[in-house]
Amino acid sequence: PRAEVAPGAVHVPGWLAEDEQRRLLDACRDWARSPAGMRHTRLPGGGVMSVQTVCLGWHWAPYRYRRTTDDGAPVKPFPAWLADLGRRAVAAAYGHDDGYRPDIALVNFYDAEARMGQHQDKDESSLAPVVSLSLGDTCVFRFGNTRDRGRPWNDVELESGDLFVFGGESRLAYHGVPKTLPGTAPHHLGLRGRLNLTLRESGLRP
Ligand code: MD5
Ligand code: FE
Repeated sequence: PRAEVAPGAVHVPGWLAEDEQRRLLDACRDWARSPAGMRHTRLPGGGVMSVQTVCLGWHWAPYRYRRTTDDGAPVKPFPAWLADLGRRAVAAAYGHDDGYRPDIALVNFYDAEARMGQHQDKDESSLAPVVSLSLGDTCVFRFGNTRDRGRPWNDVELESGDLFVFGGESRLAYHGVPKTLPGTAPHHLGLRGRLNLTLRESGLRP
């Protein structure tokens, strides 16, 4: 099953099989370890994000990408197998991969209280699609418009194993996660909370 929620925005529920979800979760647990591990991002305005993040390939220092974390530790590498997964994801959503070569992964962890406000992803120099993979608790994903944070929007539930690809006209749409649904993660994963991986093309030279 595959649903085009808006032009270029394709939801593929249950794209990752149980064993693929478990392998991806194991990789996330590895990446979460310090140095350059999972932490709350501090925003330039003084705020702290409720979501915790670990970056691969390039470090997201709001609102640009760097090679080192705030402690000066080198960013973890972006593995070739993850780029392959990203290409297969784009092909599953669009029917062709368009030579997709992601070089950034942002792994976001949501505990029961974490939320992500409406925003655009516009720190990448490339307008190639963003691939989103969800693990653990179901969330409400708010898919908005390209004009502002307000309505109209579409609330979509993203479950463990779901793929969402955002490209074309949807690439610069406002979006966020107003809540997760604690306790909805599949029991086989042994994950309390929600993990989301986004794969992106930086458009930066390696
Ligand atoms: C999440 N993460 O569930 C979401 C999924 C982020 C973020 O928003 O920035 O880490 S990615 C959703 C996304 C990406 C690019 C474009 C659009 C949505 N969109 O056009 O709606 O943690
Ligand atoms: Fe985003």
